[in-house]
Amino acid sequence: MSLRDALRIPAAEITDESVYRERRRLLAALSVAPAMALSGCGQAEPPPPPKVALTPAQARSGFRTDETLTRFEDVTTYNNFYEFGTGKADPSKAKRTLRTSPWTVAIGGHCAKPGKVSMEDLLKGFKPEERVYRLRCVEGWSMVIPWLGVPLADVLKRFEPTSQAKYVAFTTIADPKQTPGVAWPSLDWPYREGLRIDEAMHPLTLLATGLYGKPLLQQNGAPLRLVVPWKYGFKSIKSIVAIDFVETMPETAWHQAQPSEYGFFSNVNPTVDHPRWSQKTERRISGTASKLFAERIPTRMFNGYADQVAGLYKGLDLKKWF
Ligand SMILES: Nc1nc2c(c(=O)[nH]1)N[C@H]1C(S)=C(S)[C@@H](COP(=O)(O)O)O[C@H]1N2
Ligand SMILES: [Mo]
Repeated sequence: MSLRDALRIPAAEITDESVYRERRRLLAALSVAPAMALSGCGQAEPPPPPKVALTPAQARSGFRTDETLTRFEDVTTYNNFYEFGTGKADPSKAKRTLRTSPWTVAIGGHCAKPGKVSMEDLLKGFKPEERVYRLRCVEGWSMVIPWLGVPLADVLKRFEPTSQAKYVAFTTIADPKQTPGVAWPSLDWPYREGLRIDEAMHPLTLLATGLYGKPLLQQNGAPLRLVVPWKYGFKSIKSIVAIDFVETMPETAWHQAQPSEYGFFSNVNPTVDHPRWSQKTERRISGTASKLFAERIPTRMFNGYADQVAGLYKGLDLKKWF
């Protein structure tokens, strides 16, 4: 059995990431670390994306869904936010250590107007709008959430990205006083994510400031997070402090942790399984049903947003570029 196979030990979707990480650390201690390093082939550059134009009506068709909403109490108590612990209940139980005001975001890289801006300036002139989006975690659960936010594209355009800006890299705050989980090596901090520029500029991509009509709570990524509804939840980075326009595919925290499991694109795709979790179905946490007995429903291509986003990936082998 190869190391790769050994790591693909099938696990129920309730498997805790921390258990898995402990196993990785043990394997590393057994001096198989070099093999681990080889299992990730770095990040090659995919073919350039096609030029696609979405009509406003096509875009709007993705802004709402009639599916039953996930209750506020579930959206705010069942979270992944490793900066506040690796258990689903940890982030909501954590002390309110994050100072969300004042909040500054550093904008850098290939743009005409880089600089540090306050949250107020970043959002000046925009009126947050409500978008009801599905969010599907790679672990197999999903929610339907009424977000409040502004289109990321409108915010990014203010900084005038240049033609060298092929990707956008995002960084979460990592301050042991404010995000105590960074004292643990559960990930290589700070948490980082990235999007191709066309994905970042897509009308569905939301820079979220709230949910259920209220400002974001700490556990959901206050005061500013990404919501990219056609990608697995981990692409929706929380508590953003830096946005950089870059020329080559940026490294991301999850890809760095395990390249064979977390690709750069991470589009929701029921035909490409994660080594440890099937992506064919999902446990939909919504309505008043208990989280534990949530209904299992089929997962849809691009999380049900194929009409809006499939064009971005025309010609891309989605098994290779997972
Ligand atoms: N900074 C940061 N962002 C993060 C995470 C994290 O651990 N740290 N977890 C991701 C994962 S795995 C998911 S599924 C979503 C969960 O968002 P929610 O807790 O608001 O539902 O946040 C994503 N954003
Ligand atoms: Mo996730």
